[in-house]
Order: sequence, then structure tokens, then C-alpha cells
Amino acid sequence: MRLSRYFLPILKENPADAQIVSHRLMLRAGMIKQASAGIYSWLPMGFKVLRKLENIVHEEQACAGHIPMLMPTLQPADLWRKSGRYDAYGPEMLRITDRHDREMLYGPTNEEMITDMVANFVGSYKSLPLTLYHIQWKFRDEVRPRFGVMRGREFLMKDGYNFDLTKEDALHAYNRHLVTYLRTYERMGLQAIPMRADSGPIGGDYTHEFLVLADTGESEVFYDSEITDLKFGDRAIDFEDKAACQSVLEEFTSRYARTDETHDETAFHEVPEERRRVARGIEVGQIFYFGTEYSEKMGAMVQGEDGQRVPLHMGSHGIGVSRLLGAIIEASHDDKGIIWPEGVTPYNCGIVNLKQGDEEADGACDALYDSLTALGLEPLYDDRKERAGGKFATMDLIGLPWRITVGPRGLKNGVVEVTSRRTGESEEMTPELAIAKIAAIYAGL
Ligand code: P5A
Repeated sequence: MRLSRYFLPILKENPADAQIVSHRLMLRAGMIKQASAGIYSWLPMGFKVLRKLENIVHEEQACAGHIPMLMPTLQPADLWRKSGRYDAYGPEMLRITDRHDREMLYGPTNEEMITDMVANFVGSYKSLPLTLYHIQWKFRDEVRPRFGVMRGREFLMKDGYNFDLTKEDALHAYNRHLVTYLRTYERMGLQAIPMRADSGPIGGDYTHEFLVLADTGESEVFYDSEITDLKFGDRAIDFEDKAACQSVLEEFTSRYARTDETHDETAFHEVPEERRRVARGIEVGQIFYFGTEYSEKMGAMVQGEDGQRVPLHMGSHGIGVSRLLGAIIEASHDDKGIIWPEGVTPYNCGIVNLKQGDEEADGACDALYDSLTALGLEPLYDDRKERAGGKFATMDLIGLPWRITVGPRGLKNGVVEVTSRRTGESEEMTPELAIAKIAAIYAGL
């Protein structure tokens, strides 16, 4: 992409209404524009990152054998009357009446709709196990929408639902989700800690929230510091293997880690004092096992092997996709702007032309741009007629992890400069080596 042809409405001033750094930087870097309280337009740069996050989610869900689909945002109220949640959900639910006076709502989540669908189509244990998911906009009329996309009213969620014959199978689905979520967040450059949580209006006995530690997080969390040493890393996992998934769950949830809703001071004091931590966190996901509650209410029954009809065991599993943008920026920025982890960066590298209009500099930038593009990489080329200082400030603000700077002085010696956004360190090398370096960085991602 050439910056001169892009749509990147950067703000020079700090927006007064943004209280936390991620909100400020998303507005300044031209990623989002507020449409009304808690509702945002995703400008091209923000949308690009959002799509990257969605792709990672899809890839990891595919590894676990979960099946993508898409359900609508608007739902009929009657479905929610069946589960008993139409009244229980309260003012957070946006209720809508259509021209025929039919009661509808903008879905805050999809347990009812999907359970109803499975009740319609699945009649035998032979169709199980089944895990379906979608990535779809949700609406919750939050009392206090704030911090930009962090607590929006309209927000993008990945929500998945497992349908199993037995509790044991459903708990395997729960464990499998825990594993895929660990991998998903790590690929996004985040450490998200599973913490024992409260199930709230979704219900159920088993639930973990995934929290990214950040001072601006809305949840208070209590944990054993040993937990932050755990990494899923690149270990291989067979998602069909129940024991393997169970052992990952045990490894990542055996130490004390709870949100304030489930915190128990006595149990916390069993953790040696020097390892006890009280901090704040951003909830980027939550998984639930809730048994047969929804399937009984919505009539999702199957014939078991013995011919008896039994209700399905279910769980639901959510990732706050749009919130993740805020969480990643909270975890990765400096005074100058965003620092994107390579796995989610909107463009792989920036190209800064120090002397736009100079034949040699323009030619070298075009050649770099073409070679990187031919390798399947996406450079963002700042080809505007701007001062070098302004171009550097823009690159630092939008946070691409690598920058290639091209100017007449370097070109005389046959070199360009490659700079890491994270460390600020620069290295001079030939354009060929610069291309090889950037390609190698992204090769495994
Ligand atoms: C699980 C999937 C559910 O709704 N039903 C389907 C279950 N869980 S949840 O914890 O309530 O939401 C899942 C994740 O969505 C994000 N989230 C939000 N993001 C931005 N703004 C909001 N107002 C908002 N509310 C929830 C969180 O990341 C949450 O973990």
C-alpha cells in the first residue's frame, strides 16, 4: 500500500475524551472513529488488524476441528423466552420491534439461536461431538461504554458452542477450548492467563476467564506469580487426545489465579507471600461448561446408543476480538505509539523515502516495494512529499514492527537502513539483504 493513496486520518493532537493509552492511540493512528457511544467505524488500518485477529482465530479453531458458520445479529425474542433469558437479561439487551410488531433483539450472545438450530437438525448421538462457532457483531447496552473498543456496546466476538453426548465429552470440549485459546493469544503476542471466574448470566459451574495483565484493566485479579512463567509455545498437541488436553488444563490452571468475583483470601494465603500478586487485567475471553440447561429448555435432545432420548451437554466459549486490539496495544506501546507484534501487524514493514521525487530514491523504494510484495509480504510505503521527521513520527505512531529507510546518501553506498520499532536499533545493509531479513522474520508466522 502506498500511503499517498491510503485512507489514514491521523490525529496530531491527543483526543481529550480518551482516558487510556490504547483508546488514544487507536484514535490518533486513524484506526477507529466513534459513531456514537460505544459504537465505532473501523477505518482501514483498524479493520486490517481486526481481520488479522479473525484469521488467527479461524486458523486455531480449524486446528481443533471446530466448524465456522455465521448466524445473524438480529434474533427473535421468542427464542429467548424459551430459555427464560428474555426478561432476565434486563436493560443490557437492545430490543427492537419490526414493522409487523414482532419483537426482536440485537444478539448479545447466541446460545439460544444455536441450540434451537441443533435441536432442529441433530437427532442422533452419531452426529456428535459437534462444535460450531462464528465471529459476529454483538450488542450489549453497557451502562458505561468506555475505553474505546475495550468496553463497547457493539463489539466483535468469536463465540463457539459445543454439543456432546456426555459430561465427559463436554469437559473435553472445554479443555480443548482452553488449549486453542492459549495458542490463539500467544500468536497475537499476548500472555492471557486463564483464571477461575464467575459464570454470570451465561450460567454453569465450570468457567475460566482469560486475562491480559494491564494497569488499565477493568478486573482486579489475584494470582501466583509462577503462572506468568508458563508458555504454551510451539509444542504439538493432538486435540482428539483427551488426556493431553486435560493435562494442559491442569498445568495452566492448578496455581492460584482468580478474578475478584471468585477470590478467596484464605486460599490465596496458601501461596507463598513472595509469589502473591494483586493486579489488574483485561478479560479477552471466557469459556463455560453449563451442562444440559439450555438443551433441556430448547429441546436439544438426541437418541443415545441405547435408543433413549437424552439432552445434550453444552458449553460456550467466547473471544473478545475487537477488545483484543485494545488489549494488544495496552500491552505493547511506548511514548511514540503502537508497537505491533509481528503476528498481528497491519503491514509487515514500512518503507520511508527520505527524498521523494529523487529519481534514484524513488526507484529504489519502488524496487523494494515490488520485491517484498512479490514475496507475499505487505509493505506500507510512505511516498508522500513530507519531511523525514514527519514520516518517522507517522511510522512510530502506527507501530509497524520494521522500517526500511531509503535515502540518497545511503544509496550512494548501496545501502538502506532497517530499523526495529521495538528496540529502535538500526542496521545498514543492501536492499537485497533487507528484503531477505524481513522475509525471514515473517517466514514462520
Ligand atoms: C461465551 C461465548 C459469552 O458471551 N457466550 C458465547 C459466552 N461470554 S462473555 O464472557 O460474556 O463474552 C465473551 C468475551 O467478549 C468480550 N466482551 C466485550 N468486548 C468488548 N466490549 C464489550 N462490551 C464486551 N463484553 C464482552 C470479552 O472479551 C469477553 O470475554
